[in-house]
Amino acid sequence: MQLNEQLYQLTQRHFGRSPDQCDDKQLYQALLLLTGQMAQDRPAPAGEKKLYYFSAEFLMGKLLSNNLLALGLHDQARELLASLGRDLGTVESMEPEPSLGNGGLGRLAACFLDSIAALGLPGDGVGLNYHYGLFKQEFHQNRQTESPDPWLEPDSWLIPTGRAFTVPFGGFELKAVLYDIAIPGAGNGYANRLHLFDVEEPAPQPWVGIKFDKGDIPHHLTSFLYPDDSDQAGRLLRVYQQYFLVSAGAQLILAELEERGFSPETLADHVVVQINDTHPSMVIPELIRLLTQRGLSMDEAIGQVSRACAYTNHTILAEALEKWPLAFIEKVAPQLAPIIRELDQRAKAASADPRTAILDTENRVHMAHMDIHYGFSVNGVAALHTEILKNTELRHFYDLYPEKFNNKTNGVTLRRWLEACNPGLSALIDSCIDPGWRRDAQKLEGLLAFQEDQAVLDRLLAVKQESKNQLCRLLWAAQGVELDPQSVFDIQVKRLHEYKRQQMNALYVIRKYLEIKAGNLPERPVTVLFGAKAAPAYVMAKRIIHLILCLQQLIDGDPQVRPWLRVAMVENYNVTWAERLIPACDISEQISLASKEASGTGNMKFMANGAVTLGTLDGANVEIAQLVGPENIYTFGAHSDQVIQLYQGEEPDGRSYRPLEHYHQPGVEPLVDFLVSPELLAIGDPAELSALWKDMKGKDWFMALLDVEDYIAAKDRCLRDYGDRRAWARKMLVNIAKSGYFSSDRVIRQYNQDIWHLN
Ligand code: 26Q
Repeated sequence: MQLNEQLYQLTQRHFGRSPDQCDDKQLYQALLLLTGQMAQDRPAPAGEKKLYYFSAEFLMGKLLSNNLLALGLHDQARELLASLGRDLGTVESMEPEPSLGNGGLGRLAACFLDSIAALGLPGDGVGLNYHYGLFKQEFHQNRQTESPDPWLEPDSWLIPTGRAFTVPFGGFELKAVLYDIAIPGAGNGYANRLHLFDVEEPAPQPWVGIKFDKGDIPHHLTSFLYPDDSDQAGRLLRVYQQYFLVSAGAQLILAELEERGFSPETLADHVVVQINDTHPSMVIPELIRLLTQRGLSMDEAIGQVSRACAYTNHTILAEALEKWPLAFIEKVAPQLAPIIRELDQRAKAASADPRTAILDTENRVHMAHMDIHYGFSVNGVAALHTEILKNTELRHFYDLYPEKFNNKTNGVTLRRWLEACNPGLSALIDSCIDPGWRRDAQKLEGLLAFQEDQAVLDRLLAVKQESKNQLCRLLWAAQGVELDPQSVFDIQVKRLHEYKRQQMNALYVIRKYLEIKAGNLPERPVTVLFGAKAAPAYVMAKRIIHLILCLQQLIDGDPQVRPWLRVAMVENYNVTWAERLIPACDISEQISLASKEASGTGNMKFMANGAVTLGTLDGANVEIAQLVGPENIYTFGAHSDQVIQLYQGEEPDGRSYRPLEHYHQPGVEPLVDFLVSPELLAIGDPAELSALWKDMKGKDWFMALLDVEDYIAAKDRCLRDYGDRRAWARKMLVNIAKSGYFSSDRVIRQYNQDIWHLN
């Protein structure tokens, strides 16, 4: 049946009217039903072995356009809607964005699902169905406020499967009900699944803000992603969530193993579990428990599980490495405690070094340590990150198990992050090279042949300008923010964290502001855009948001500065905003303190859309720099080995870094002191701004003052070079051409070859 006939039947059946009489929401719902069913009807890729990708987050983004693309229906649907005088983009704007993730780790999981399906590999995601997501961010009085983000609607991509498993907690049980989202593979007839577990009776939304009864596990287990863990009840709730995820997921694995006709003794031949950071680490003892229940000896069970589980590390920040008191596990899942003790005993027999213990002297369970001892693979997410793991953070484990360590530099799906989000650029690329770059991203290198082609370079600049114009219209409509589309768009979008150093970018803004006030005009007008959510209990991150919003208000109200410098912070930054911001970017801010950003993936999306990176030699920036060459990237700042050394030393805080010395540099002090200037104090909260000021000069844990002068010089160099439009367009082109390496298809091929061995 033709698409138009199918759509007609659907809208008649559901809304009693023909498509041309439907509003945008009804058209969205009809297309959802249509494409949802088509995806659901596709068979799963076949294979002797199946991957289960366990993750606390899957940051999927809207699904309509991507599913239409994967099903090969995108052009047809767009034309059909156009014939009704409607626009696919407007129809898709009716789709609520699933709120199942928070940042890079969750978005990586979503890109991986896209690539696993596109490569026709048998692999499903396993996660939780959070009803109110992370949180919705609003700005009031220059501060972030949080509210629930209810994204689920009666008609959604979720498929009820009729399947459920019982999860045994200490003192009670809960049913884990399974919903699926179909993940169609682009360009093949297959679909995998994202399995999302939910409680039977999720709490409705009776509350204001994001406070709720954290002790009411049966109703609230799947309410929020990362519920506030500043109290004991919140921390316990996280452990309940983790055990619920892994117990239901492990039961699903064993049920499917049996359905496929294999016995539990052969688990490792037929199943591979990728553990996405430590949140799902309890899948190891849980699988061991379930296998022993099914008749395997402890030795056999441990053997199978250790050959089936692989662990990905996404961070070296000590505070993000999970350590749960064994007492928590005794309360939440008492049946796991003896298994964890046994695993700890065996690990201690393998290595007497207390730094590799699973249970430390305070009886805390080091989740990553369990993964490394009882998994067969440990991978970092960029070359530099993996080296730091081997040489520094996990050195004692590397000495013990060198064969387990491997690197898998992250990637992103260019089907979402170029084809879908930037149709103008995709069309330009198609006019130059084989459209097969969508499935073989290395083909983008063919663009290098057009470096001297003036017509192509001009069109590239025109496409960028059009994306900037479009972003201006959207920001005006959404937030009443008016921007100058002719200015340079400098964008930093990512979670708010001190190590990512949005505060250093704010110091640049202050520098420009002061220069303009002194009559010293910049090379050309610049717009500094931010998008970031701060964890609700992360005080310093919220102060940095406050600073940025105060700067935005100050500059907005200053007719002398406004024509030259604008600051804007996008409210509720999410995947949908990313898809609008990234195509419009000139300068991609990737300015983390070297050694702290495991990889970054925004950096890759920006380069694929023709932004030029301004960055430190951190995470995957190092590999971007190697690929594009020094002409086509702006790097600055201390190197990772230097930073690692500064974290060792004799100062009272254990470092050799002395922020005050940098603060007293003549170029730096006025910038930092501006935080407590009368101009800013008149706008912002004096207590918050002075606390931030004090921290920046006295502590500066992530060394913004170490790099700030180098940063300012590099950014000014960027702004100057931007003036040579032809040379700049060439940099853009080289970045796009070299972005193929960062396709998640390449990454998944590597995971499959080195770790999973599917097919
Ligand atoms: C830890 C302890 C207790 C509670 C929560 C957490 C927690 C929650 C979320 C720890 C880490 C996360 C998320 C981490 C994350 O998103 N990491 C990013 O992963 C990307 C994909 O590999 C990398 O590109 C980024 O560099 C990395 O920051």
